[in-house]
Parts: sequence; structure tokens; C-alpha cells
Amino acid sequence: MPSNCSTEGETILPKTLLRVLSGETVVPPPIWLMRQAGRYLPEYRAIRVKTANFLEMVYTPDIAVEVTLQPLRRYGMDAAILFSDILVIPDALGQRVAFQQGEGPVLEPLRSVADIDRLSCDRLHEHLAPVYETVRRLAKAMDNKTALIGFAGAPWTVAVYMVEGRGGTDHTTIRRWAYRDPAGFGRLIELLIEATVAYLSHQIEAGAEVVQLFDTWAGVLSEQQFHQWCIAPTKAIVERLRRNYPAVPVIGFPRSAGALYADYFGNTGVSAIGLDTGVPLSWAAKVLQSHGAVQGNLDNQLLATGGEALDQAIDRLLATLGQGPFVFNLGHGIVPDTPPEHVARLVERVRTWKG
Ligand code: 1CP
Repeated sequence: MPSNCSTEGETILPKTLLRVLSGETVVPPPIWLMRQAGRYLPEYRAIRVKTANFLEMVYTPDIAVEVTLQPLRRYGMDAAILFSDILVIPDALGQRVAFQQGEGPVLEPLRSVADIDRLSCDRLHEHLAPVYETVRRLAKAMDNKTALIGFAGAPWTVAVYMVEGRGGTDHTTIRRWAYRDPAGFGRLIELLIEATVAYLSHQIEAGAEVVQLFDTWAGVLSEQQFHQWCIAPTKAIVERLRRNYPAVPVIGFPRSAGALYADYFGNTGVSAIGLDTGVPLSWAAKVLQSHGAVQGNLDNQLLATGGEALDQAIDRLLATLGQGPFVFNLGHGIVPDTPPEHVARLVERVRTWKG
């Protein structure tokens, strides 16, 4: 439980991110950015070229700790996010995952219930031990202002990669499977719920103070499928985490869910919600912020572009959402050609906002 800890007459306030996630309004709001570690930073690229592949970075605690801390050194963000990937779960369940240089992930696609039944949680923690070690080291490295965020992909989004075999598809195979054989497909979602609860619980035990569930492909689902494959599994994960870790906030990010954002916030039990770039700000302030904290949603392409339009968008976001519990972030991850100076300018502008 984040609390005021008094030591020798000095009061240490809880970290701003934790205050906001518990429903408080903080001026200026805390800021961190999705993909704040990554290829837009020259110091990341310097390490990346020396490593055989991306997963080796993730499974080597020395490297994963270093790249997690790089954006904190440059910008002093209010949170660190564990350097890992949502696809370590299929990898740990026994499905082969590869990342080729300059390309996205490639997986051997699941196409039948028999394929699902070949996967198992048996070696999950053994496989993910290096990630837990990274979290333990990061927890020790945090100062008293910076929160440590752990994460996982939400079941639907992880299933998209497991069934489609790669990113960038129109999700035809998985959506048709889910319609044709909901019981069979549901076994994959059940397995992912199990694995995700186990994985996030270990991250929390290792020192993660907040967890985020990335449902990047939530927006391709129809209303009925959204309830079945996005809201219900998320609710199951949140309930099970809450039972053991009632004080650890969960941020949900059902990207591109449109008006279904309201159903998601009302039904999953998440503490806070990540907004994609398309969510209208005044609607979010009125409909979503009354449920709890909101996080987002500056356009990552505007951050890459910079200039006056960037400043104006930052100010508009602060003016509209900064009056309530708000975490400044992007609507999706930083793109690799973003000039690092633009990020510095953004952080400075948010930090000097007076409300
Ligand atoms: O080439 C490289 O250096 C690898 C690029 C990269 C990075 C830096 C990948 C491959 N993953 C990551 C790290 C990562 N992934 C983090 C680290 C923490 C941080 O934000 O700094 C996080 C939280 C993720 C989560 C992730 N991975 C998501 C959900 C969020 C989102 O961006 O939508 C998804 C969908 C992935 C899959 C993935 N991993 C990597 C790529 C290029 C992709 C996307 C594939 C696609 O669909 O095109």
C-alpha cells in the first residue's frame, strides 16, 4: 500500500504516478511514455547492434535493466516500464517466437485446438526467470519519485500474434476462428488468462508497483466479441490479481475501442485506463475520468513532427484532462524516428504546467 512514510521529521510523499492511479489529481501530472526505451534513442541503438536479437536483450538482465533506465537518465520520467515484450508469454508457453532485425515478430501460427493443447504453463516461470530478475534489480534502482511499471499483453492481443503468426495482418484468421469455434478458441484465452495472472503476480512479487495490460488489437472486435474476448478476460485477470495484491493498480489499454471504452472501464475493474489518440478529450473527461484516472493520448506522430502544433496539443491535453486524475502519455508507442529533443521539450512543458 503506498503510504506517507515519516522518517526523522521528513515526510516522503508517495510517488506521483501512484497518487494519480489511486484517484488523486496532481498538478503537474506525472508523465511516462509508451516505448520510452527503444530505437529513437542512440544509446539504445548502440546496445541493440551488439546483441544478436531482440529477445536476447529481453532475457539478459544486465541489458534489460540498462535500456529500461536510459530514458530515466535523459528525461527523469515519473515511471520506468520494464523492458520486455508481450510475446515472451507465447515463447514461455512453448510456441516458437523470433524477431528478425528491422522486422516485427514471427511466430509459428496456431491453427487448431491440438496446437493450443501442445502449449503449457509448466515451464513458464523457469523461462521467465531472467525477466523477474530484471524487475528485482530495477526495483532496487528506483528513487523515491519514480514508479516501476510491469506489464503483459492482454489475452486477445497476445492471441492475435499466436494465431496470425505476425503483426500487420487484418486479423481474419483469428476473428473467424473465434466465431466458428468459440469453445475451442476460448481454450487459448483461458490458457493466456492463467499465464498472465502467474506472470504479473511474479512481476509484482519482484517489485513492480503498477501493472499495465496492453490490448493493442481490441479495436478490431465487434461489440459482442469485445465483451467476450477483451472485457471478460481482463476482468478475470484483474479480479485474481486484486485478491492477492489489492494495493497494486492495474492500467488497462484497450486501444481503438471507441465508445466501448466506457463499457471496458465500467466492467473490468481496472484502476485506470490508457486512451489511444482517437479518443475525444472532452468525452474522456466527462465519461471516463468519472470512473478513475485516465492516461494518454498525445499523437506519437505529432511528437515525431514537433513544432508549434506539438506545443498546442500538449496544452490542450493538460487543459482538458489535467483537472482530474491524469497521467500524461502518448496514444501509442514512440515511433523510431522521433527526435529525442522533442521528448525533452514535451517533458519540460508538462513539468512546468501550473494548472
Ligand atoms: O528492433 C527492436 O529494437 C525491437 C523493437 C521493440 C521494442 C523496443 C519490440 C519488438 N518490443 C519492444 C519493447 C516493448 N514492447 C516494450 C518495452 C517497454 C517500453 O515501452 O519502453 C513494451 C511495453 C512492448 C509491448 C508490445 N510489444 C506491444 C503492446 C504495445 C504496443 O506497442 O501496441 C506489442 C503489440 C508488441 C509486439 C511487438 N514487439 C516488437 C514489435 C515491433 C511489435 C509490434 C509488431 C506489430 O504488430 O507490428
